[in-house]
Amino acid sequence: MTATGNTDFRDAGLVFPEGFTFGSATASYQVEGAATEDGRGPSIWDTFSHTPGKVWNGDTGDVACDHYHRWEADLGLMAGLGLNAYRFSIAWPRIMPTGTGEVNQAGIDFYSRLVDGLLERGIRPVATLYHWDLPQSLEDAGGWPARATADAFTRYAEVVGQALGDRVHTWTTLNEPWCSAYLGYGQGGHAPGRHEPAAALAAVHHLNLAHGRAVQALRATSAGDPDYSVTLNFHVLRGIGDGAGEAMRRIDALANRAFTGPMLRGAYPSDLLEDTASVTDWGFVHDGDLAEIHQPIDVLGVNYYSTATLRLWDGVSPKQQNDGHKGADGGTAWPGSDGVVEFVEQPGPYTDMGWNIAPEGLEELLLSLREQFPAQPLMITENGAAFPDTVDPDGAVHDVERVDYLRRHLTAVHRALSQGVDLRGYFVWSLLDNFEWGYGYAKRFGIVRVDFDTLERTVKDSGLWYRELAHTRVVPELGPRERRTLDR
Ligand code: IFM
Repeated sequence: MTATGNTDFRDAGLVFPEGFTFGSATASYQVEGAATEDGRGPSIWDTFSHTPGKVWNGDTGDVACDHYHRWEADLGLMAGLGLNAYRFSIAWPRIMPTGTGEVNQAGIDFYSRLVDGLLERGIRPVATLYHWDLPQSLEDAGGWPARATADAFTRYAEVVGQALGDRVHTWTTLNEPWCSAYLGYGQGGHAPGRHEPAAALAAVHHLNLAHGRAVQALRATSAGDPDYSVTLNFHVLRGIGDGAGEAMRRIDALANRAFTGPMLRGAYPSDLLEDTASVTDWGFVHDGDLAEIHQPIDVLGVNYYSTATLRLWDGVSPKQQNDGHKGADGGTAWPGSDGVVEFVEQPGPYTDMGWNIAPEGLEELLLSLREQFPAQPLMITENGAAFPDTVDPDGAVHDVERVDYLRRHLTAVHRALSQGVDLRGYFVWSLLDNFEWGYGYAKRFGIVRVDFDTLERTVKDSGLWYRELAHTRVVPELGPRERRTLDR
């Protein structure tokens, strides 16, 4: 037992406070499709997914869930589920096909219709500017390791601020810059698939700069009164062996404090600069950058799926590389700490991604963020699980494991709330089964099933469960199916 409840995180009778937001999330490249329609330019994910061997099964986002054409029906689904908010992302190459210069009015019109459609249904629009689909032209000019990409992002932020800032409820500048920088430019499992540790760190800085400048640009151009935010995928760490503390400090610096330091404190942590000194001198940080990055935000978006266990590598035993993000072909996600820190196998159970299920990590993360940033309101902007769903003969999807995952993580959320954490809401990842990056369509995270042959949508049991929670604010009792599964 923990101080706040049982260790299985299936507390009974939990009631969420009035005003707590229950939403769902998606991202443009993962759901929209219509990759070449209405003036959209190519993004790095188009190039990457069309490169043989980069994505499982050769899958691409060309069609995805066809949300670009089916958005009204998808909004209807959300309204039917009683969701309060929808977190979507704007495809930069729909708005500015080459990343700079010409604005594509058809792209603006699409998101304008989407935002209006949400408001008509009483669903708050939560818009992310960058969920990884960098215009290919900007990558050709150097990508995020080049400072000019942050300049281009500032202009893009002005354009969308002017177009949608009268109606968007919350602006989120970036989604998981950790992935963009380290997986895109270091490990290479994500687009653009580069293996350049120094470039990965330059990308970290230019993403941070892009965030700070975008907050300023959105503030200057939004005619309404939106909230401002950024979403980070925090790494919740455990350590084993003699050097556990040192291993955790190093990865915490690279994964977490490399972003929270400049964004929320106005400085890079000195240990991060020391640990990476053999990779870069951080000469890409210019005078005045940190003040630009350090902008007040209304909510800090928190994405959480699982924990990671580390140890200092002894230099002898075969090295494990289980950082929870497969698809690498030789690169490292950890500049300066590759060959120093080792990621080790986690205790199960696991989701279909091979990620361990650890709701206690979410409670711990929320308490830790409160301690580090006491005045900063928080929002869970992603949490959810992939499981290999099956469809019953009657068409139903009894995804008991996903219901259980959500129940346990919402219990963790509730425990944090009960301990006074200023947490404003929860967005399930994802509304729809969608293009799961390097895994293509093989991993299903949705609370709504998508048949990728017919594009038909079916609300899963987890969707029905979430609907009840959103409607009543009370975590539903364990159903008979869940009981039977748990008794096994
Ligand atoms: O699908 C992704 C999403 O795009 C970003 N956060 C993690 C999800 C699951 O891998």
